[in-house]
Amino acid sequence: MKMVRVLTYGTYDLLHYGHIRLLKRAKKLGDYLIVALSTDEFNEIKGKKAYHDYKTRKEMLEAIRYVDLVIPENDWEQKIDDVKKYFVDVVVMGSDWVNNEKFECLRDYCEVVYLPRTEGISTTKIKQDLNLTEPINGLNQIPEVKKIVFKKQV
Ligand code: C2G
Repeated sequence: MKMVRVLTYGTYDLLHYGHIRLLKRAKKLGDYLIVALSTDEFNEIKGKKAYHDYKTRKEMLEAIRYVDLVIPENDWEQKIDDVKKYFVDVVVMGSDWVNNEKFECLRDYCEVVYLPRTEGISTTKIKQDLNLTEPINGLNQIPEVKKIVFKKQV
């Protein structure tokens, strides 16, 4: 029985459940899941500044039970070579990439599947939500605690 090999691409910064659910469903499409992880240099090309560096993001992905191999994604042009080199049967991406030429061009070499994104979570949202802890009054002072005077019980 042939082993079905799945490949997906991404930055996977500040790993969250949207990433995990994508990887879980991608693995279900086959037997072996390869993640091509954007390098720090490629992130610059993508206009992304990851919080974690490549080494850390790779370490975290390798700890996920659904992931069998992590390879570097260095540029936009490597996908056809990746599909050939790793004998990939299916390339999977989240639906934000649906019908994108960067993936549609792979249909001559393998299946291409887009899975619905997980709504309500993204690395950008996490960063924005965390920024809500910006200093309240610029000085980040905690308002004076009012002195509470207990009247002596008579
Ligand atoms: N994803 C998802 N649901 C979310 C967030 C992300 O399903 N709430 C999916 C994305 O659709 C993508 C994967 O998780 O398939 C990784 O997301 P990113 O790290 O944001 O990947 P991206 O920057 O889109 O990199 O060459 C292609 C690029 O490297 C893709």
